Amino acid sequence: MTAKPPLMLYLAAPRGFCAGVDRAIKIVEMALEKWGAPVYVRHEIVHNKFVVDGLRDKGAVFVEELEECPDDRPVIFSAHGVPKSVPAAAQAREMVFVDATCPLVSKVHIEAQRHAEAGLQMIMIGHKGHPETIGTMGQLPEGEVLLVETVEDVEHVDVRDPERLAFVTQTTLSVDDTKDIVAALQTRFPAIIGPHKEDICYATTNRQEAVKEVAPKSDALLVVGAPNSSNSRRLVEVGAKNGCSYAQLVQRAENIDWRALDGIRSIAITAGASAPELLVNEVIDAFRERYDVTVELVETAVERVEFKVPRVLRTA
Ligand code: 2E6
Ligand code: F3S
Repeated sequence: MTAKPPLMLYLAAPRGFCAGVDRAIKIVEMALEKWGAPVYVRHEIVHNKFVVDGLRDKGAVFVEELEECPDDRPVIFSAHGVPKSVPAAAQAREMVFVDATCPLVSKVHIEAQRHAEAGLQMIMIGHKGHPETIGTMGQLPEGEVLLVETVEDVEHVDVRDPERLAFVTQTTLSVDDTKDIVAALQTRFPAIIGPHKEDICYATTNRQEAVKEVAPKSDALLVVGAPNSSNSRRLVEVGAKNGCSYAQLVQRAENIDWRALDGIRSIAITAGASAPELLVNEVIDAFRERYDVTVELVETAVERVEFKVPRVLRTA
């Protein structure tokens, strides 16, 4: 038997589940305990197939629209948030519903509404079609929030009054790209009002910081996460921009392209905010099968954030 080649494995921290994801999954589990199956969930509770499949096995039914839910079963809204019209429709149908929107997304919803009430036109920096962007823009009437995705978009955005503007952002954007977009907004509209920096959450920021630390010293980066997970995809981009010529998203160990990794001496591993640690361990084990692995934990922050589940479930 030939000896396994040595491999330095830099394990980024923080990685994986954030407080909002943890809370959202708990909400579905507790709702199933309280009301029994089926409990409906509007959209993937978080963007991870393994998590969704596990909850489906316990009796959750995932749908994309509220119209697909019966009146007489509870429905949970995903962590990404929903337009105002969704809880309004559930209320009109007298449905039992629980909102699993991350509190840090709800905070942005409130910000947008507050600015609009003060008579300011809203600009959102976000990704078109992403459920969080749809949810945040949907806090105000259709057409009221202008979306910008890039610095170039800022040049073309057509505002009512440049003196009466405010902006909010999606929580999972690239910190560096967003800095440039905010700067472009402030240059074009000096009177624009916004959060201190942006609305990117602590978990997104910390995971990107950790990748910036591990990427330059690694031949490759693997991000455990789903293709529809915005924050996970941003981690791949951050890795690629910070010295990793090979940066890839992998859902499971079976998706690793071993041929592309041929000849590497070091690898960095992280996970998006919706990826369970079990899948990270699965990936590390797959490396151990092929390499003589030395693991070094690279921790750039310690997270102690926790969010409570809604009261209706606490009394279950
Ligand atoms: C809610 C808000 C932010 O695609 P995205 O990164 O937004 O979502 P997930 O489910 O991958 O991550 C958690 C999350 C939920 N982030
Ligand atoms: Fe919330 Fe950020 Fe996680 S907005 S769901 S804490 S990625």
